[in-house]
Amino acid sequence: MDKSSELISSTRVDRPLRVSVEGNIGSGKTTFLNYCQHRRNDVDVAFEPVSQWTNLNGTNLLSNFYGDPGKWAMPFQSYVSLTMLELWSRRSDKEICLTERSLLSSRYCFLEAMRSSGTLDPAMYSILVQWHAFYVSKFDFVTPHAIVYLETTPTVAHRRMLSRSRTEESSVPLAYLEQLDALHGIWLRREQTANIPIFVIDADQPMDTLIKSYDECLGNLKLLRL
Ligand code: TTP
Ligand code: MG
Repeated sequence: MDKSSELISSTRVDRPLRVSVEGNIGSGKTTFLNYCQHRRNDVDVAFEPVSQWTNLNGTNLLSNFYGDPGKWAMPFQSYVSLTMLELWSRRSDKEICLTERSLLSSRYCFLEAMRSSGTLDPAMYSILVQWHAFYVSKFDFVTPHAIVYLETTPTVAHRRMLSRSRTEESSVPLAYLEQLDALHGIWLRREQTANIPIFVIDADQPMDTLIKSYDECLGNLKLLRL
């Protein structure tokens, strides 16, 4: 995945540079974005709208999904897409927009996991996939110019996920994070083939050394803007 550095010189984009911050559940996307927000005032940072997913007029879709996936996967994923579209379509006068996750990882990691486990019935999967294909073909803002990937071993991500105690996730098994890890790998190889620069951060590292990687990554993103 270090093809990204060669691509820096060939990637020139209009303002703003749209960057998706990706990684498994619990990999540290929010932590990275918090750091960027405090460290740099030339970046626009947007966090994933989990609070909307856990409170849609009093309904906790995330909790319902984990509790009864067969019933709730479709409405939950549909709402994830809507809120992500809102997030990715925001306007900004900053040079770089960093966003936690994208419609692409939702589609190629989560929907695929739900399809292969049978959680999403083939017809429901097909509807969501067709919606995705439609808005990707219509809206440029859905496709990131670059991806930051916080790579973690699933056991580390799982430990972090459990330790932050998001109650909805208390029974999510390690096997699910292993499956998502593999799907992220497949999806990112696809994006790499499409020449999207991918900056990989070893997010297993402890915080004190991780910060150096964060700064290097921010420096590389800045180069894409030159
Ligand atoms: P993540 O999008 O991985 O966000 P996070 O805040 O857990 O990650 P980090 O610790 O790196 O900041 O997942 C949020 C929750 O939403 C998680 O339980 C997985 C779930 N989810 C889906 O089920 N489907 C989706 O399409 C997405 C994007 C998330
Ligand atoms: Mg997060």
